[in-house]
Amino acid sequence: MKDGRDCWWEDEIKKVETQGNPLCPAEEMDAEDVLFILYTSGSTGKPKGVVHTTAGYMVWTNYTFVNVFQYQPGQVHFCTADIGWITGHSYIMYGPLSAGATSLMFEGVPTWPDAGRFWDIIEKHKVDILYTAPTAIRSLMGFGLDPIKGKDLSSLKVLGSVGEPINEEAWHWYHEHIGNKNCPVVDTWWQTETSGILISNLADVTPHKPSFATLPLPGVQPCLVDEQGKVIEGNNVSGNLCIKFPWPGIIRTTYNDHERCKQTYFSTYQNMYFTGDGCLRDEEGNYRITGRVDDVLNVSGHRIGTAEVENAINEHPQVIESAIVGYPHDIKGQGIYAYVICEGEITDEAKMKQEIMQVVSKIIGPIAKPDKIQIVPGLPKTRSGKIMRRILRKIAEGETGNLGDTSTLLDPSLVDIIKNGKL
Ligand code: 7RM
Repeated sequence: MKDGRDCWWEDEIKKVETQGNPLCPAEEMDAEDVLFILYTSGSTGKPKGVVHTTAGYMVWTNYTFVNVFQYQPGQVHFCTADIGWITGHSYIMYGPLSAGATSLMFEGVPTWPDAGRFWDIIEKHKVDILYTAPTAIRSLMGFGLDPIKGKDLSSLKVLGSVGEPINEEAWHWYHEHIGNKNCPVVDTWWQTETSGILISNLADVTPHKPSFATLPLPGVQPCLVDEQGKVIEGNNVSGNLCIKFPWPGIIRTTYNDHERCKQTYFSTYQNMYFTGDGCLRDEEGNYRITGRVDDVLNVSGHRIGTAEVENAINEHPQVIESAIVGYPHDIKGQGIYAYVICEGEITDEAKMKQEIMQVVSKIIGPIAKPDKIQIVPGLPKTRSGKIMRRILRKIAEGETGNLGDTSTLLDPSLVDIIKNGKL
């Protein structure tokens, strides 16, 4: 509490009430007035303050909310995101509220008091739209079907996914066991810097496709670019995902450092916004985000996407989740280090690891087999469910001391457990 700067809510609210006018008059803003600054952790270096402005941000969150989820007046929207994540800003607050929707806010974790928490909330409040992250889906999958049994989820019309690529197994579980195969799954790709969704199917308007964000929203012009900055035309191709033309919600600047904004997003490729994500476009023109491009490994000259290996490992029925990082390897240049969370008790670790190798070998090929597999009880994640690869990379590289800033971790104690189990 600093005198002259801070004041108590309970004192201030009394003043409003004694004036007999509980309404706060709206303040008129300029379209380009700063609306908020949200810091992105950034995998390296110091966090950037992403600046969004009033009109563009609100237009984009409203437009995407109404169209992607096909929101109908009267529906209850339940976005499970943390309010401090851009997803909470855009799809708990601004998008739904600007559309007059009922936005259900939840404080807590999906597994307390038990793993049926989401399903109880949906039943109790007759939720129409559920918007959550693959990390939550996978963690709830790990509890089996018991927590869902007897829960009435029939109010659900649309399911959404956000934050990371959703693997096929999680997609099907979500579609079948939560949506009763009746609800479209919108896989929404976007970033803090974009304000709202840029690539997604539209519920019941355009088809969904497991693990594909599918098509750009009207007005969005994605393109794939190769290492040399050449635009890759045609289908059945992959490259770095860029956006050719601005949209209302595009990042305006990084707070107090406009140069950094230009440098990070607008200089890698000329006249384009660079997302930092790798992406493939299939034969029908659907987009599939494969993960951050700085998450690509070079193993004996082969480019291997960490997401690809993770997807393969996750196909093992006893695997809940995994994270792949590279580490310096004398012969291969980079070796593959896998952190794996398994379901239930693992009695024979060696056998489990052997099976994981076989799965990867079968799905991708022997080149992608992890050199080291460490079974872990959990992965270091931010509150928004993003794996902090920077930490895992440092551990895999043998760093025992400074792991950098770990203050945004959901469970910092995990780091020591993982460090102690290093191979
Ligand atoms: C909304 C949000 C952005 C990064 C982004 C991607 C990844 C987000 C998806 C996804 C695959 C998706 N903002 N990402 N959504 N990857 N499919 N549907 O997460 O600024 O916190 O993160 O998240 O790598 O660049 S964020």
